[in-house]
Amino acid sequence: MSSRRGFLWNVLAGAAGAFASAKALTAQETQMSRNVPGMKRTGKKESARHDDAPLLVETADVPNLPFRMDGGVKEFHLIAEPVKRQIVPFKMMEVWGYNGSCPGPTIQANQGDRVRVILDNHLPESTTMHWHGLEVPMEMDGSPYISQKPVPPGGRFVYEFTLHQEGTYFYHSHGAMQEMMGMIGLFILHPEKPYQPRVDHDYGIVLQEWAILPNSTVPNTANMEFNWLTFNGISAPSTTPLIARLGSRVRIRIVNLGMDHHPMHLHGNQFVVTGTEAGRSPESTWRRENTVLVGVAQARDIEFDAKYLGDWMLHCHLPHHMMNSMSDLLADRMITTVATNDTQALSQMQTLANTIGFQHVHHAPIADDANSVAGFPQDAFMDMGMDEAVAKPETYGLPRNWSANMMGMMTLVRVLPPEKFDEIMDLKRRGLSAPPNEKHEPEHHDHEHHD
Ligand SMILES: [Cu+2]
Repeated sequence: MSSRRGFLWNVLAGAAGAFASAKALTAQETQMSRNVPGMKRTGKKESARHDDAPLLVETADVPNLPFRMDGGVKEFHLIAEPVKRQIVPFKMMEVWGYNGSCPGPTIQANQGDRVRVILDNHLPESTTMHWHGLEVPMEMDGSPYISQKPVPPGGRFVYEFTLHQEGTYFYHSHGAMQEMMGMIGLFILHPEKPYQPRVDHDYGIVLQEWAILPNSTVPNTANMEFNWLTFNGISAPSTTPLIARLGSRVRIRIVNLGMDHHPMHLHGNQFVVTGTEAGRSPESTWRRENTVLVGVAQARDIEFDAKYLGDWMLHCHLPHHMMNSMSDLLADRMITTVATNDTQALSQMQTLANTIGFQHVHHAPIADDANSVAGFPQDAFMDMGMDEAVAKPETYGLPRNWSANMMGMMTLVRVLPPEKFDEIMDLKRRGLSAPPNEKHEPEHHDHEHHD
């Protein structure tokens, strides 16, 4: 973040604080007052079910967009600009987004709000903003040349409209290549009357896909073969797990802006689909599923009661979307030339792990005569545990080497006993990945031999 923009955001945050009376505090301001006692936020001990204030959506690994009040108008400020995104410990990508984030920060507002979004273009080419699914006046639609002139580099356009809908929406540049370069963000409209039943956790996930060659950092937006698949601009195992207290109700809002449709599957739990890109669906239409297809340009809200303790995988079920590009780890070597001899593969992976600086645990065992079987290897040698490199409060307490098979569009929904949930919330507040007495040195030479 440039110092100039940092200054701007401090001004905006300060302005919002100065303009907001305690009575008028709403979702975003609550977000900006995270450390103020008495403010409601996701994960507090008390259930949100009997409270009419909207529960903030948490977009893992992506910030919320602050706003200021200008009279009766909620004013947001988006800056379209290049962004660097570390998607896993061994891969950085140079993409485009908003306000230093890709996807852009999540906008949250209330049904009935009048909003203004100031768009500044810090890209080297023109852009516009489209409000996907929002019923806005034609001149606010962001269609280049149709509803407005493209916003030139260094230019500004001010969008303003009233929100009469509710649900999960998103904003995106209306240039096809810019969309594939990352220019999207969530736009959450909280309903006038809270949805029933109330949820205790509300999470947002943006699905994106990228074609990035090894040793390159810039996506090829014309390529249709994608080797990097992300939730909120991050690939597993770096995706931040979604934590839920046992007995709570969870909503997850998933939107897709890419070239593929993604069947999103949750382990160990059934859910109901409660909303689409057009808002809340009538309860009579909810049906039980464990996999929901989120098509391009669609939104799906799913809800379930977190009644089963466990660390449940949530992932796109397209097999190639459950992988990371190993060729990045192998640098200039192609994946097809990876050693198929156990000792060679181990030594090669150990070298890679040392180069990148994460813990490597011996891969899953293979048969003595593995190389005599046609088709070998498939998943062998693919697991690369890197627990230490991706540790954060939400990963605390996961089994050792949990990260080895977490790849691509994947995260965990961790349904935790209350005391464990509270412990992780406390770690988050303190900015620690584990209690100080639980810290241990990375085990760089940690091999479990299976002979
Ligand atoms: Cu997928």
